[in-house]
Amino acid sequence: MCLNDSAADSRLYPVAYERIDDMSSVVVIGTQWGDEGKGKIVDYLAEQADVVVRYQGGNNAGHTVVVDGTEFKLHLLPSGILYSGKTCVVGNGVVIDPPVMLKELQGMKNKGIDTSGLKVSNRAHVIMPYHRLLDEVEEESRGDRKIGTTKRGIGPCYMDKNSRSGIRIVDLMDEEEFCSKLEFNLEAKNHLLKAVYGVEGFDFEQVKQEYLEYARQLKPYVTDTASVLHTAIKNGKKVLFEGAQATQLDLDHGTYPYVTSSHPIAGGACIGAGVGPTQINKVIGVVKAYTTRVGEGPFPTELTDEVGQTIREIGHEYGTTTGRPRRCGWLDACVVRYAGYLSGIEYMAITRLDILDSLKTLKICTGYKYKGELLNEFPASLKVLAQVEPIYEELPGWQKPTCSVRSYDALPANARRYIERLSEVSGIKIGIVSVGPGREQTMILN
Ligand code: 2SA
Ligand code: GDP
Ligand code: MG
Repeated sequence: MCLNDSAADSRLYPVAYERIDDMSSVVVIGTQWGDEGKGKIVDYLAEQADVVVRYQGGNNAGHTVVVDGTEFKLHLLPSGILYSGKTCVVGNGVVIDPPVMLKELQGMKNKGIDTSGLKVSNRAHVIMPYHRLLDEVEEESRGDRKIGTTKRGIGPCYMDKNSRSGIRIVDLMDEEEFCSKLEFNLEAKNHLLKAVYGVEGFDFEQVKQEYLEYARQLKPYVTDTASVLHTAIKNGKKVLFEGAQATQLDLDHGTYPYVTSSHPIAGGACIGAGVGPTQINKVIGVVKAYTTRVGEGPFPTELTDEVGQTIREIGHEYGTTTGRPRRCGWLDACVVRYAGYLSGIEYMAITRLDILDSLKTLKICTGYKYKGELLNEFPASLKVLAQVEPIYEELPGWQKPTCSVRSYDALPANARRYIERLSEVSGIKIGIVSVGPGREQTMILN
C-alpha cells in the first residue's frame, strides 16, 4: 500500500464532472471507521431523492443532521425522514429494536416531522431483550479481547439471523408464530445466560405482552420493502441508500474481529435492501478530513498525543449513540483507497475540513511499511496492521477559518492542496466538500 503503486493519475482534482447531485440510484457509505458525517451528506443529497433507504446495522448507528440550527440524532430512521413527502425505507438488512424505533418515531412526531412515509421491511430481524443482555455479558467476558461494541444487541441479533433462529418483523406481526419462536429462543437464551454468564433470563409472558404491543404500533409501517423499491426504480424514482458504520467495520473487509456484524460497504445495499447491482448508478464515499475510531482495534495513524486530543476537543469527537470519546488520528489515504476499490467509489464527500483550520501542519499517510518493507495491499492480519509504520507526507496547514466558504475556489490554497493530495493518492475524485454541520456548509464540485 503506497503512493508509488497507487492508481492516481496526474490530473489535478477537481475538474468539471457530471453533477454529483443529478442522481438516480446512489449509495452513500463511510470510508473509514464511521462517524464521517454520512448523516449530513445523506440529508444534503436527500433533497433530490424520492426514496431514502437504510440497508444494514441498527441503532448502533448515530447519524447527526443539523437543519436550520436544530440537531437531529438518527439511529434507525433514514436521514431522509427530515423532508416531508419522501419514502423512507428500513430494509431487510437492518436489525430493528422495536422500542427504539417507536421512541425515535415519537421524537420526530413531537418535532412536527411527518413520518407517514416510513416503510419497514417485513424481512428485517428483531433485536430482542436477550440480544442486548448477551451483547453486554459477552463483551464483559472477553476481557482484553473485547470489541468495544455499542451494547445495543446488534451482534447477537445478527448471530441469530445467521444461525437461522432469529425472529423477523413478519413473525412479530403474527401472534402465533411470534409466541412459538419466542418460546424456542427464550429456552435457549435463558439457559445460556444462566449457565454460562450466571445472569437471570427473561419471562415469556412479560416479553410476549411487551412485544405484541410494539407489533401493534409498528404494523402500519410494515411491508415488503424490496417490492416497494422495485416499483420505485421501475418508475424512474431516485433512490438514495444510506450506509451506516463504515468500510473498516465491515464484517468481511474491515479490521476483523473489531468490526460490526453487517456489511457497510456498497455491496451491502444490494443484499440489505433487495436490489440488484445493475440498479445502482453511483457510489459516494464519505471521508472525514482526519481519522477517528470508536471501540477497540488497530488504528495505524492514531494520535495519542496532544494533537489527537486537540482534534477531539475541537471536533467534539464523542460517540453519537454512546457518548464514548472517539480515538483521533491523521488522515489515512491507504484506508480511503482501500474503501474506494471495495465499493467502487466514484466520488468522495470530504467532511469536517473546518476542524483542521487551526493546525499549523498536517500529515497524510500515503503508505505502510512492515518490518522495513513497503506493503502492497491493505493487511488482512491485524497483527501486521497493529505493527505497520505509516509513511507520512507533511503538508502546511491553512490557519484560516473555512466554515463560511461556499465555493471550492474560495478555500485556502493549502486546504485545496491537502484534499487534492488525498484525491491523488486514493485515486478517487472529489465530489463534495463540507465545512460545517449545516446544509448550507456544503460545496458540490461541478
Ligand atoms: P456493534 O455495536 O456490534 O456494531 O459494535 C462493533 C464495532 O462497531 C463499532 N461501531 C461504530 N463505530 C462508530 N460509530 C458508530 N455509531 C455511533 C456513533 C457509536 C457511538 O455514531 O458515534 O455512539 O459510540 C458505531 N456503531 C458501531 C463499535 O465501536 C465497535 O467497534
Ligand atoms: P455519521 O455517523 O457518519 O452520520 O456521523 P456522526 O453524526 O456520528 O458524526 C459526524 C458529526 O459531524 C455530526 O455531529 C455532524 O453534524 C458533524 N458534521 C458533519 N459534517 C461536518 C463538517 O463538515 N464540519 C463540522 N464541523 N461538522 C460536521
Ligand atoms: Mg455516527
